[in-house]
Parts: sequence; C-alpha cells; structure tokens
Amino acid sequence: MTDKVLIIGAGGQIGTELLERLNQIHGPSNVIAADLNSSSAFANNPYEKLDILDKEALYNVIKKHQINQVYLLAALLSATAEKNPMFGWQLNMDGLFNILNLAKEKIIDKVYWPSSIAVFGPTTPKLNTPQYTVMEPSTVYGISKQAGERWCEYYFNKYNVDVRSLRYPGLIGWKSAPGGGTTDYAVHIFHHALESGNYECFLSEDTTLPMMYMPDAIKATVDIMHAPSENVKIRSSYNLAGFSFSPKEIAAEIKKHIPNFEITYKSDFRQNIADSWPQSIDDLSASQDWGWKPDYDLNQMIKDMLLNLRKIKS
Ligand code: NAD
Ligand code: AKB
Repeated sequence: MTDKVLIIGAGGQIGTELLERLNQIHGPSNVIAADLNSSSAFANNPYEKLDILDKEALYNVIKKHQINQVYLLAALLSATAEKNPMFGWQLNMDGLFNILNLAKEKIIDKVYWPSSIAVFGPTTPKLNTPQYTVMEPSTVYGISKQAGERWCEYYFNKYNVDVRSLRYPGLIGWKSAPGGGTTDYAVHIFHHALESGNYECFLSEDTTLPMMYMPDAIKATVDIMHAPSENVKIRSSYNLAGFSFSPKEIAAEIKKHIPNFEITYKSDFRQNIADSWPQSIDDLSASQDWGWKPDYDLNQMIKDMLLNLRKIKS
C-alpha cells in the first residue's frame, strides 16, 4: 500500500524541510501539508488549512486523504510557551492526544512526534546528558514534552500505537525561519552577520547548548520512521546529538568567514530557559538501535549555512 502522509505544522522551521524530503520519498501527491495558514512551500502538495485542536476537522482530513502516517509538528516552542503557559500546555498536549487517539483507534498506523532537549532541567547532568537521567524540566514547554513522552510510551505499551520520537537539540537551517525557541539565536546570527555585520544576542556569551544542522535532523526523522519496528526500542523519545557551542564560540567561527562581524550580548528571559538545559547530549541508544550518525560537524554546518545564505541573499 502506498503511504499517505500528513504533516501537521508543515509551514514551520522543520515542516518546510521535512516536506521536501518526504516529497522525494513518497511523491508530492502522497504528502499532505496541513497548517493554520498556507505557504509557498506547499506549492506542489495538497494543502489543508487545519487547526490540530479541531478534532472533527482533523478526522475529516485524515479520512478525505486516507492518511496512514502523521508527522505532528504543530506546537508552541519554549520562549512562546513561557509567555502563554496555559495555551502552550493545551496546544502541545491536546494536539498530541488528538493524534494518539486516532492511532489507538487504528485510523492511522504510524505517528512521528518530536520531543526536545527541553525535557531536561536544572537538576539533570549537563555534560553528555544520558538517555535515562533526572528529568525535572522547569519550563512549560519542557513539562509538555516530558508528559508527551510518557504518553507516547504509554500508548505504545497499552494500545500498540506505533509512535516514534526524537529529542531534537536546537536546529539550524537556511531554508526556513525558526519560531519562538530559545535556540533561535543560532539561526538569526547568520542572517545578521551577512546583512548588517553585527548581532545582539539574547543569551550570554558562554551559554553552551546542544545544536544540530537541519539536514541531519531531517535524516534522523526519516531514519527512525523507516526503521524496523523492533529496532525502535525506546518509545518515549531518543536523545539525539550533533554538536555544541556557545554564542562566543559560534561568533568566533563566523568571524573567520566574515572578519568584520561583531557580536554584543543582552540576555533576556530566554537566558533562564537556556541555563536549565544540557550542554551536550549522549545519543548512544539512537546509534545502537537504528544506526544514527550525524553527517555535519560545526565547521561543515557553518560553511554550508554561509554558502547557501549568500546565494539566496545575493
Ligand atoms: P515552528 O514554530 O517553526 O512550526 C510550527 C508550525 O505549526 C507552524 O507553521 C505553525 O503555524 C503550526 N501550528 C501552530 N499551531 C497550530 C495548530 N493549532 N494547528 C496546526 N498547525 C499549527 O516549530 P518547529 O521548529 O518546526 O518545531 C516543530 C516541532 O519540533 C515542535 O514540536 C517543536 O517542539 C519540535 N522541536 C523543534 C526544535 C527546533 O529547534 N526547531 C527543537 C526541538 C523540538
Ligand atoms: C527551543 O529552543 O524551544 C527549541 C528546542 C530546543 O526545543 N529549539
């Protein structure tokens, strides 16, 4: 049977790039883009205007297109959720339940739902954070992701729901803009370096965080969704690592390519969020269970970002 895939939140930072990749795998007519608003990125795909919180509309879209796989990307990210905690909780949890319950009823048969390094908190070991460790998230976003992970595992164990998940670090890409996260600075810095030659960072210079280049995040997403079911041994969510850096370190690297680039620092409320997260991640389980290995290190990511952003800005 041909897979019919629905991406909910297809217009976001990840959705835009995941859509491209899933088009290559399944063919654009089999990949349905859903979001609150349309986007030029959906030009080749069927599009559905959909609010994930509208259960009836969701059911109708799934029936209309005979969807069997859902990638659920709609969520409020860390910084936005902190400004509106109750709505962040509602969107992130009810959206997930709406999809998990369709999978429980066997209306769909496979679900992808991303978690985040935000499941960890101030009491988690910061270096090489293990797969299994203390998890006391201090943000509403992190609490929603941790609860979501528990529910994913519960639905797998209780109802045999084939749900797969990754704890993404901060994602960096040139094709799409980030929306409302704490790690967004790591994308903004490139645009500012090329456009004005200076950037005021909302995190302090030594705030080290785990990050990943978007092509690796897309590869991991596709790989875990295509791994044999028995290889996906963790049904909460897998740790995933790329590389780590602080604003000072990435600025120094960018300066090697753009010598006049200057960075200044003015921390805001996102500093507290970043300070509660790990600095580096141990992703041994993902590599052992389904062969995960990133393609990009920090220097390759920087070169590729600058090359592509220069092209689209010229
Ligand atoms: P994003 O904010 O860029 O995109 C989310 C998309 O969802 C947007 O296009 C938005 O319009 C859509 N959306 C919002 N509310 C909706 C609703 N009610 N119904 C339908 N669509 C709705 O987010 P992203 O960076 O692409 O992240 C996608 C997922 O990956 C989220 O669950 C996020 O927590 C997770 N994640 C992202 C990162 C990252 O660095 N980008 C890291 C860790 C985890
Ligand atoms: C955010 O900063 O909120 C996201 C994430 C790491 O989950 N990029």
